Amino acid sequence: MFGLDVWNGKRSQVQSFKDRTDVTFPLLLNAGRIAGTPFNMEDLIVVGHDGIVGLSKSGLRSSISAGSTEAVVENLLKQIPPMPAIAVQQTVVDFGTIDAGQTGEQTITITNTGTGSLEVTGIESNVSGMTFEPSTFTLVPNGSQTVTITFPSSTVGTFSGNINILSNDPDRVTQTLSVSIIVKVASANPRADFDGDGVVGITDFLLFVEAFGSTNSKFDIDGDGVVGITDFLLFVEAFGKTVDG
Ligand SMILES: [Ca+2]
Ligand SMILES: [Ca+2]
Repeated sequence: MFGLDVWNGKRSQVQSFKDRTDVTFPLLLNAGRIAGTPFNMEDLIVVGHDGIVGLSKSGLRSSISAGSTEAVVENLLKQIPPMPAIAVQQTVVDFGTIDAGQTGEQTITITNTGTGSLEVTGIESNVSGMTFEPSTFTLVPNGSQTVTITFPSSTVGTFSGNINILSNDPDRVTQTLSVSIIVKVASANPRADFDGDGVVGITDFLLFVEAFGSTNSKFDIDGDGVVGITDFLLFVEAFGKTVDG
């Protein structure tokens, strides 16, 4: 990127470029004429995506007016090694509320906004049981990868922690996202709450045992006309759970 701005020698200027979405690194800035050089000679500054600033060296200083701009740019860019840069759209991964026994699933997208190959070497979380697919991959510049995060919610509770993405981005060897999940008791089939107290519990079980083998439609959960083994299996599935609403 040539002719973007005039270098003012301050780090804050680099940050201002980084804050702009239309700027890609490395970029080239005009540093102005160096004292003692001919009028048509200007110095150039190379700014890497990580904010490292390299001054054009002797022999790379060039006369812009002489039409050799492109060659100078090419030469200067060669001085900066290609650099990967990780970018993740999300900073927070929120699974919301899921039922116990269900598997929660979310996705994140990882993009390489740098100039070198980005190696993602691992994705991990301190929330136990969370898995990532894929968790290792390589992205060419401008390449992106969607990662599926799954959480098998066997335990009821509120879970929060971090997701760490490890890569060869020299600025962000570890990119950290926050993650949260609420796992609630799966809601029960309301038909199994025979006593209507909102929970399928032991009193419902005793009522069911009493009605077993009868044709009492209240206990005939599957509606086949008999209170039988299939109703018992449906009852077992609902046992211990709360009825929604
Ligand atoms: Ca009940
Ligand atoms: Ca039945």
